[in-house]
Amino acid sequence: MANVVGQRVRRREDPRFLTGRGQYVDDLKRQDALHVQFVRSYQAHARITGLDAEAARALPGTLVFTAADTDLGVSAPPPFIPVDPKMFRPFIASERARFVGDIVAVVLSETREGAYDAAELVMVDYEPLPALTDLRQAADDKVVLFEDVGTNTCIQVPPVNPDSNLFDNCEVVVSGSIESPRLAACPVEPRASVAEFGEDGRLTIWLSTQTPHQDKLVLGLVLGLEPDQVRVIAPDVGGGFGGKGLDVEDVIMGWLARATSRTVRWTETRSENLVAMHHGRAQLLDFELGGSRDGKLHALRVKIIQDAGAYPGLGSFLGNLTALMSSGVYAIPKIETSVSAVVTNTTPTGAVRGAGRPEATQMLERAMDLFAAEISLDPIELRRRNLIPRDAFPVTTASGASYDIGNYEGALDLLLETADYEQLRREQAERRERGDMLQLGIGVSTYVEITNGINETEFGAVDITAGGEAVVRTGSLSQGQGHETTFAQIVSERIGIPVEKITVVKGDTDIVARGTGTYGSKSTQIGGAAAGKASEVLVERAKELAANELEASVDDMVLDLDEGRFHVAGAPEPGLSWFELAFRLDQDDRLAELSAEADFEPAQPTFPFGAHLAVVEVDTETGSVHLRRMIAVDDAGTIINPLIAEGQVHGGVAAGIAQALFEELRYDEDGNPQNANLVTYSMPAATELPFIEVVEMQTPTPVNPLGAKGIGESGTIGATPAVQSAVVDALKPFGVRHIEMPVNGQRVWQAIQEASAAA
Ligand code: MCN
Repeated sequence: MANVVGQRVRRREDPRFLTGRGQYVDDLKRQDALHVQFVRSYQAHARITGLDAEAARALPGTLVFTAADTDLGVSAPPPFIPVDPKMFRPFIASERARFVGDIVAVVLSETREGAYDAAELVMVDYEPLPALTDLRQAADDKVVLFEDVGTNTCIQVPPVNPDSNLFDNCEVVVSGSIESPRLAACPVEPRASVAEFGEDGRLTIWLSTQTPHQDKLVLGLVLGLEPDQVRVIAPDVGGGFGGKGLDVEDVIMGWLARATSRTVRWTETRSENLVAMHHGRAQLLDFELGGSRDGKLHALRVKIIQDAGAYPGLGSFLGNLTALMSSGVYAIPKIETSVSAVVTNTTPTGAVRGAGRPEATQMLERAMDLFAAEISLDPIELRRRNLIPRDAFPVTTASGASYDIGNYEGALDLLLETADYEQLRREQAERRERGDMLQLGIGVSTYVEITNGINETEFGAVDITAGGEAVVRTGSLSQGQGHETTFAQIVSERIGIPVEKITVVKGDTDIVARGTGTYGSKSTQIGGAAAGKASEVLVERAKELAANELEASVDDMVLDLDEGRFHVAGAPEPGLSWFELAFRLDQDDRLAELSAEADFEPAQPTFPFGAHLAVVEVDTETGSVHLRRMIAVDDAGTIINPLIAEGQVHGGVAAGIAQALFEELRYDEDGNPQNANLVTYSMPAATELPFIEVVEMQTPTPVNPLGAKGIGESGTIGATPAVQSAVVDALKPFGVRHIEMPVNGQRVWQAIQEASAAA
């Protein structure tokens, strides 16, 4: 339908989800399946000196596999991550356990309970070794975890733009470090897989994943199967937040299905999820920011150390994205970055919503606040003086990112106007004057991020059914983002079939030819664009077919987008609706001609941006923080569905606030997880969050025909530094300059005590 893009169409998938009719991997009925339970190390770092599975094997219907019973070997990270193969993760550890959660054996039983019981009977002898959980200690190499490699540094990117005279012309240089805490993705549905081999020798595996087509290729490679011998099906996925994709467990599942000639199934428990699914963030950034006293920035140096966890994987690469985005929205003439990653005895790290970009904004916005304090300038004014101007785009930053388009000042103005910034500062001054116990803090962050960061291609197809409805096949994969609605809107706008008659199909590698899946907030700008492109090809094809049927010239043929009907321009009769055209073609067995496929190859990534403001009240006696207001201006270009985009901002901002105030996975010095459950890992519920004020702004990108950029992660990027800064700002009268995240309770109280004592 014309103009359906931009409408607040309600999410078509929600009735299914809200009435319990979603179909997740664990809902799959398989009476005869074997249940899998992984035996995991409870030692963070230990030599495995013995393993006795006799008692477990003696239980009826129970099988146990150790590394020695399989030929699986080691799991390599993606090829663009150049780590020493000696650091690759064994699918099943046999000599050394390297984190609490490392797999040491696998148990199968006829029942889920039987598998749990049997796993408890597998006795493993460990000889504990010193564990490393601290990044800086790991970087020191005093204890080396992979002796054959000789260093804990698994990735060392040579410094970009190294310059020993970087700050020569600077009147002011501020420096500091910031730690972006270790986070859990916490999808509502934990990971799950069901695997079986058919009589034709094909593996079918149902996975709760974000990336079915990539998973298919890796499964084939590791298990020695041709790609067409593997079918991956991702049914409904109950959240991913960056955490889901083929992991060692899923490969083992495929292997087990073949070894046992049975269907095998596994669904993670919550506590297992919190130690075994990769974690995110866990990055340390040292920065120096230099400029002049009048508030002009000249140079930035950033040193990034990423905690890769026990085995280097995607996490060890993410620091590169941080470095790339380290100029943020500011015109900084010189930027030197260096990136390294180290191994520790902790859960391996990878993507969690934001994946490498939030850290850049967190570092930069802290540095900006410190710089503003140093030259006694309002932090907003400092930002304003250094924003990349609107007429500078496209622009390439000193850290190497080529921004497509931006209006950073516009976003900041909109934010301040919505917040009534001047009034907030007045209220703050009054409270300070009175010496109130509850002090007000105001934090602002201006950000830019990158979506479709590695510039991937995506596939889309549109087929017309015999009933004149449309089916969209997409290589993108919704885990809650609402693609069944927004992709239908994109197609509807181009073919004139109403949204409710368009079905979006995804996640089955036998049905969707190819795809890259969903991460990096890239689905709309490439998957949506591919579906849009396929729609346009389809319409051209349909015009030819309709012209043929109507004995008219194709050049005269038009599609009435409101009616979904083809006719000659200026003469509505005779005409053919999609249904009539499909019906006629179907009679001749030619329905397949009403189908089109397309791949969308973008020229480059896009760079959504925005500005966030947080207002907090800090209890200066207890350290407790109450977030009073949270305002988010996010610009993702043309918005397909404002209702869904706002929902994405709400979710992202909630996660961003959570990192600033509540969430951090902690280990003790022996590598024992301290809060790997949802009682002590403080993921906030709606009651802990304020109403989130969302302000829309749209600056379409020229990078794709939709004008759309990503919105799925913006909230996690803009919100966190605004909230952290707000808490620090509240404590300015105490002389507090920085508090590490999460900034709440004890940390804040301690900062007040220390600052008071120093004063
Ligand atoms: N959208 C829009 N207009 C735009 C951009 C997006 O209407 N200009 C709509 C999209 O069409 C889509 C949604 O907003 O319905 C998000 O789109 P997009 O920004 O393209 O992001 P993706 O669909 O690629 O989603 C990925 C992103 C990431 S990387 C994480 S992590 C994340 C997130 O989305 N995980 C989520 N949001 C999530 N939301 C839910 N419910 N569950 C997750 O696991």
